[in-house]
Amino acid sequence: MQNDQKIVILGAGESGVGAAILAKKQGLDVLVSDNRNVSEKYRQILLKHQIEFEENGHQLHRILQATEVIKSPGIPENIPIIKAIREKKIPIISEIEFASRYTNAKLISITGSNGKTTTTLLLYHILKNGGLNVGLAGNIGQSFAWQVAENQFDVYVLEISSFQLDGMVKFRANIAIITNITPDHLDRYENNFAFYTASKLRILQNQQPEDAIIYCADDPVLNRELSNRKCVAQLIPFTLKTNPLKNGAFIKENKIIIKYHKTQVSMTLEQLALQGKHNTYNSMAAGVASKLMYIRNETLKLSLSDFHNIAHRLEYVSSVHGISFINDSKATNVNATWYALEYVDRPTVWIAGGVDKGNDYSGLLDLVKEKVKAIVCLGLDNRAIHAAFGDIVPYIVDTESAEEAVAEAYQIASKGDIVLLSPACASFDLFENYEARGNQFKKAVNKL
Ligand code: UMA
Repeated sequence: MQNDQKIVILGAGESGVGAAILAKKQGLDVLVSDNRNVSEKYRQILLKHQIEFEENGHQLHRILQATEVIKSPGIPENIPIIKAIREKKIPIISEIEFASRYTNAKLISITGSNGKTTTTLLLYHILKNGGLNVGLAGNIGQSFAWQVAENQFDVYVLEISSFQLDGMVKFRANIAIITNITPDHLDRYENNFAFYTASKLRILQNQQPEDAIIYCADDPVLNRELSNRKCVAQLIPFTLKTNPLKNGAFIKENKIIIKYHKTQVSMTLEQLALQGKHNTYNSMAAGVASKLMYIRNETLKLSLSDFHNIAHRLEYVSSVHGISFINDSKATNVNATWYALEYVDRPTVWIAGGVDKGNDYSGLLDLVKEKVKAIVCLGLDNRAIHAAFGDIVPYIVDTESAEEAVAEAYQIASKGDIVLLSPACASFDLFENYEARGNQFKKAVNKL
């Protein structure tokens, strides 16, 4: 039966190539199709695994022969090829859905608009320190399918994006963590926040009573959505606002308490490696999941205090003539930038802009009024930023490269100020990705 299957994979990037390797290993008939040139790295891998592929265009007649299509997450739903596949009623799934069919590992799946990468990395760090045979995958690093093809992990910590969730049907999250839900990627969701929210909540579909949902109880959208639906899994909140909780994470007398059944871990906020309010949430989420995975209290405390966060997230770069430069290139939406602006404690020159995903900047107005002395726009089309802040920020300038943006910001800033790159936008207009944007920013700062 399996061998009658014809799998077509759209996109020959990290996700598509990983899915192809797994499909080939399962003995399935597989074709990878990319509408551009396949990069040298992935071309070599496809050739090595003797996987058939086409490039510089999706050939409709070949694709419509598929019994199932695996779509890479970056490919939008509204393009003609996807519409044609849907019209022919060929199922379209994500690489995550596909990979989950071929592993019995416990799946801890983390989604949300912000904090999911940090929470994923932190939880992975804790579980590894706890001696578990654990893998890290999803919207980060090597794709899940690729790892399922080549590794034998007992547990996976998966960062899951809404694009991946859109193609998930039978996938079951043994533990689901939802960090928060605020507007992001609205350009992919017909500018409709409800559609984006629904996508995020797909993480809960297929859960069983023995599963768990760890969620931020301070997030109004999440609270509303979770109380409006019948969740079969156990709900475990984390919060900065309420205490105590029977199960979950909360703050008491400047201490973070992580409690599950009869066991409890407590440490001061200063002991946490990740500082700042948003990071306390991330530590709480990862801490609760660790308790569910039976990690010993000592290991948990040590791991929460010795973790090194990823680059490009509120990353201090250096101080030049008393001006501190901070790289928050990973802030690709308004909410992430809100945390960065909340975090800065001195007059700030804010570098923002890029691909606007339907941003509503109104939530930033108070913080910008209070802290931002100038905005340096770094993007091809900065009209939305001028429109939102033109009346409240005395100086706004347009730039089109990291080097130009850093030079402008350095001119404007005075001793004691902060220059903050926290774009609130995707990077694809001027850069390959947010890492390239952050790296070019750091390089330009280091050249000053
Ligand atoms: N392509 C087509 N047809 C199209 C459009 C694109 O064939 O119509 C091809 C491109 O030519 C390219 C490939 O599709 O070769 C790229 O696919 P992709 O954009 O899905 O990128 P991947 O390399 O497969 O990486 C994806 C995720 N990318 C996106 O969701 C945009 C990676 O997340 C993820 O780590 C990886 O799968 C492994 O699972 C990155 C990301 O930016 C980090 N995610 C977004 C975010 O965090 O905001 C959601």
